[in-house]
Amino acid sequence: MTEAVYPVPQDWAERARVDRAEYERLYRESVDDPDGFWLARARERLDWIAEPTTAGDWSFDEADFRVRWFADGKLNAAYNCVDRHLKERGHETAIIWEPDEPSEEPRRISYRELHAEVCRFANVLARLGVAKGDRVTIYMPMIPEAAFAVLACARLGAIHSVVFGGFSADALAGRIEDCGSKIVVTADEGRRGGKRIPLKRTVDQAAEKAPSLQTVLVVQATGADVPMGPRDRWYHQELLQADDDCVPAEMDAEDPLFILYTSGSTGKPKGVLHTTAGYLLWASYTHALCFDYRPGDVFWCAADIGWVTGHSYILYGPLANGATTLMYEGLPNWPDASRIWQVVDRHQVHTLFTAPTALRALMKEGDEPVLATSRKSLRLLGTVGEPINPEAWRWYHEVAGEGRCPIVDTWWQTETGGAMIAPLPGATDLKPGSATKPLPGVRPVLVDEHGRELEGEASGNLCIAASWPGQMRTVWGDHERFFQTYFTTYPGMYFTGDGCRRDADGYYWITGRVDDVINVSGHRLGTAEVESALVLHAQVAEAAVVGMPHDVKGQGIYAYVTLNADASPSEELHGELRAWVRREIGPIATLDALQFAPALPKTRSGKIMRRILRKIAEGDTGGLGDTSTLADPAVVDDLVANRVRA
Ligand code: 6R9
Repeated sequence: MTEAVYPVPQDWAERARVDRAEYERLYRESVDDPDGFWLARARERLDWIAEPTTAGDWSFDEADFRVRWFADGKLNAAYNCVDRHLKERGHETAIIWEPDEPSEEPRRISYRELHAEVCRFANVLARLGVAKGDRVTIYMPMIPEAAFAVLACARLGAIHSVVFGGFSADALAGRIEDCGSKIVVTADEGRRGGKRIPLKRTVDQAAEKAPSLQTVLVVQATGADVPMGPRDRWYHQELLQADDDCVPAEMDAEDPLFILYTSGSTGKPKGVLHTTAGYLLWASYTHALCFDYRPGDVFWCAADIGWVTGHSYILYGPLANGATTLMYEGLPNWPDASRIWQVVDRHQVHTLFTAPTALRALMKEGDEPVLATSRKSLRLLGTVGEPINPEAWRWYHEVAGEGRCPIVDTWWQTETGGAMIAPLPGATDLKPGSATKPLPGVRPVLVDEHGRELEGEASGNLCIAASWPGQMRTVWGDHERFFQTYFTTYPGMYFTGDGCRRDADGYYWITGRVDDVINVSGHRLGTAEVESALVLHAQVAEAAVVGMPHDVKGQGIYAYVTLNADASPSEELHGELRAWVRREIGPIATLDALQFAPALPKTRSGKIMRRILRKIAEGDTGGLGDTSTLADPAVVDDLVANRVRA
């Protein structure tokens, strides 16, 4: 098999701080002397109240399981993202905000202004009773106040839990309750693609199921008329009494910085916890390294701050590095397929970082909307969230980037804090579809199903052999679940849940999840979550959900539903169940296919055979494999005969 290789472009070889030899040197140093390496990075990249004297203190073994970094260091994350830049670049732009509506004026917020905004937001939160260690749920549209709120929490040492604005009231309530937030920060409404999103109303619904909630702080974003009850406070009114200076809290390196809920293969979404120093170092280091960030570059990560990508590469990474970060309220293809490139031109974006699903949606609209724009400012393109198919890679490279911009395909997870496997623009030759090589400090290992380590060219399950500073520290409220989920499948290693191939050049090719997590448009969903939503419906007896290939979303959701004896399949019920799941979880959980199934294929011990359901959903009905262990093999024939096409 011959693969296309795209060598490092000449201008990047000359510009980049890290060339191939330097990457190899850094990598070797990081694995030969991880503590020395990370202590040096921590001291040079972060400003400390007390510098750490130790680096990694970890063990993945059950007996002395722990993950800690820089434990005796003290610092404040917001100070590192804002205050320390004031002297040199106080008047430079920290955040460029591009509104949903293209005819509206963008906002440019300097580091000095950001400092005042964050301090005031922090003072408002403090007056409402928020103190160090308290959890603050942030359910916000993509407006600058969302960034102020996040950094205000970090300034006070409160733990933020940002919940994506597309999640339902139930999903929000579950996340508020799980971490015991007493306060939610929200807005009257959000805007996206010309549509209004009733955030405050959703918080009101969530509040009914979230008894821990005492205060709702509402930012006026659209001016919509929203009912305000006894627990509600308008942010603009609270601001009147807020001072614009606020002393940053002194935090231990291992004090929690944030919780971010993410889906796993079982149970409810888990609260991934990141701590202060290790996470911030990882976000800052990987942002500088993968994108070779230079002062003056406009960096645009087109994610939502409700996902880890937004945390690390809209906020913490770029701001820790004193960068200009672009925050966009809307959708890449609204009002038309040219918008994303118009925003690039309008703000002279240097680096664009987005998801393959967005590229596939744009690609479908043809090249004209792209060619109608200049894009001359672009020098680097990045992707994240799911494997990128080589066709989309080439389109991004040739059409969007005119063949001039390296594509930095970053593989990582909510759990890893920032990029783990990714090319460096001045160091790594590219192969479309491969995230290429591990970053310094990352030790990927491929194992077979028995946990045997595979050498050289191989395919297997992707594990990480050693801790890195950006690693998650625990599952909020359930440390045992943290250990069970990630460290028991292959003892002594962190298991990512991804399948992966390593080629003869040592390049990594992520093949997708090997567990019951599906990746819909770059967003993680647990099949178990969708199943529990379905069985809550009065007419549903049982449900099994699997992923299916989808040409824009990457993966779509295929649901097999068994109804109660007194219910019968109908078009109407079909529509009702789709709406039901969207309401229970949010629009990202829109079923792409729903098949009414008289029964599900089960083993004699009652386990649903998902392998078979996956094959049917993929349309691979010839290769169902051994069905002899099924309690009733005839069930499969019915499923095959009535397979639905999305
Ligand atoms: C950052 C983020 C994590 C899962 C991960 C993997 C998939 C992410 C990828 C990729 C192939 C890439 N994934 N980046 N697969 N190539 N460049 O997306 O975090 O939402 O937690 O998802 O996404 O399957 O395990 P998260």
